[in-house]
Amino acid sequence: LRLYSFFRSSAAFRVRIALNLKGLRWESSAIDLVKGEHHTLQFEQVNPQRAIPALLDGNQTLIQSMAIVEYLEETHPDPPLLPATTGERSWVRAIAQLIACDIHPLNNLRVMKYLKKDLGVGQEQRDAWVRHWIGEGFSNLEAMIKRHPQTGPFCHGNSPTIADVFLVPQIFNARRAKMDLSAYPTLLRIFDSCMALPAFDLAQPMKQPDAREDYL
Ligand SMILES: N[C@@H](CCC(=O)N[C@@H](CS)C(=O)NCC(=O)O)C(=O)O
Repeated sequence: LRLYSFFRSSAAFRVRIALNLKGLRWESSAIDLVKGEHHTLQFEQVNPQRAIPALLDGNQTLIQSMAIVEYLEETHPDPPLLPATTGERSWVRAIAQLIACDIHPLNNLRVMKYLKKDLGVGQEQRDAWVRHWIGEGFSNLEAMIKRHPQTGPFCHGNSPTIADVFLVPQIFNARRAKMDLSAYPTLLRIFDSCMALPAFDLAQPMKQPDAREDYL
């Protein structure tokens, strides 16, 4: 298994966590998004969408973090990252999708570049944009998870699921944006449960071989 990754990419971070939780051995190929290495012809052969992550499994190339995590779940069911019943699985996927579809895309590199270069939006307003959309998503998530009867040390129950795999990288992004997260105590409590596990800890940006202090 070879993961095309960038230390700071939260979508790649999700896949790193899932690979680790599944106990799989994997190697990484670093694609520097700051230098624009995802726009090279070489990488376009790997992922025509020119985005990270992509996972090579034998002669298959998998893209889109949600699809990759579900692929890993199907090919390596143990330990499970989805709960046993259809209703519970739908709930866990709803949390992951709230993050992957409703928060993350609004703050992606290409969106931020468009705001800056094409629309002339200044740094201060771009920072406000990032904080706004993460804040709105986290407020909804906090309310949802706080009152759900099956919330445990993790988003759902006593072991990590796909919901946690998506939550933790988004919290790293929020911290990078210097957000005050005190309004989301349930999310922070779950974050701490996750980060106590090596699978999450070892997947974090600054523990990747391509990590760079000067990019933070
Ligand atoms: N929905 C995709 C998002 C992939 C994505 O956009 N990744 C970001 C890094 S987190 C990226 O490669 N951005 C490059 C760009 O925006 O130019 C997924 O979940 O895999």
